Amino acid sequence: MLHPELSSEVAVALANGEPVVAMESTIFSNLGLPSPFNEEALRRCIVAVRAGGAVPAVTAVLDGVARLGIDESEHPRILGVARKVAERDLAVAVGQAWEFGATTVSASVALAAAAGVHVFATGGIGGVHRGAELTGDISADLDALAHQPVITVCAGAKAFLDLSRTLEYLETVGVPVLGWRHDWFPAFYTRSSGLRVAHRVEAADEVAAIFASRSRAQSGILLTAPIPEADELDASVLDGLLQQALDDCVAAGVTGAAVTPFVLARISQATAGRSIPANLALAENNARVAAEVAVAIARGARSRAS
Ligand code: PSU
Ligand code: MN
Repeated sequence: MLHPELSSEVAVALANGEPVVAMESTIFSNLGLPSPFNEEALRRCIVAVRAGGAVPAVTAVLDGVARLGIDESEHPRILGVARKVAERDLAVAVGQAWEFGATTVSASVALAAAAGVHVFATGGIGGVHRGAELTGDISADLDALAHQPVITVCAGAKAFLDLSRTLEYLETVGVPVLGWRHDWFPAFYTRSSGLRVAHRVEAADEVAAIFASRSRAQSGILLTAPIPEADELDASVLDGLLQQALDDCVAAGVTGAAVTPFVLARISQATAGRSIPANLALAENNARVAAEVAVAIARGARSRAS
């Protein structure tokens, strides 16, 4: 199995049973957010994790080495031009010594799990794409959530996906979907997709207790935290833009792993000023919630050990 190389800060934290929050690098690379907002996102997420009392651990492949925890001196590298690395690509990125492989959700939870990190924060997860009955396009994120023992904190998934099928898929593969003080599956820029989550939770200790009670050790949990109210976008404006981005994707003949980065870039061009502040706010909020959960898990582990 592939074990990531740990930063010294993360290695010490894990050895001492201190809370750690993993993060992906795709959202901070050119595949996620445009410069200079990617740098702001990285800084705000790291500050939020630390303020919550946990150690941030960004994942990436750098010069062919899978990493968990990137020191500040190397941050410029993960803000640069990347090749996308889903879980299946990890072996290729290492075997071929890629300069910068930006990890997605699926790759990040795999690396987190290999190192014994239980909590992971991101913006939005990948999901079942609209039209998947024809294309078969279902993000590897969903099976990774089912098979890696990690709690993923996200603001749901973007509404260009088929959110209803995404929730059905998560049910099929056995991923509990929890709403953080909320009854609805969030749609990234908006607080509700109109679809209910299976269970609502009110506190980090509750999430830790649920995590400790899983029937299969090798399975994860999805914790959805809606974008803060003040940062939410108007759903009626978004719908047209999302459909246009999907139509452009089909017209350009884009398929496979390139679909999500293409659609993300189109949405960010079309909504420019409004979507980026929303994206930063929700990512920061998820990092804050993830830190709370990581602290609760570490506390639970300590009290069981004593
Ligand atoms: N959704 C977003 N922003 C992102 C992604 C998804 O709003 O940056 C990225 C994440 O890294 C996610 C990946 O894991 O896209 C999913 O890609 P795909 O649909 O190819 O599985
Ligand atoms: Mn895909």
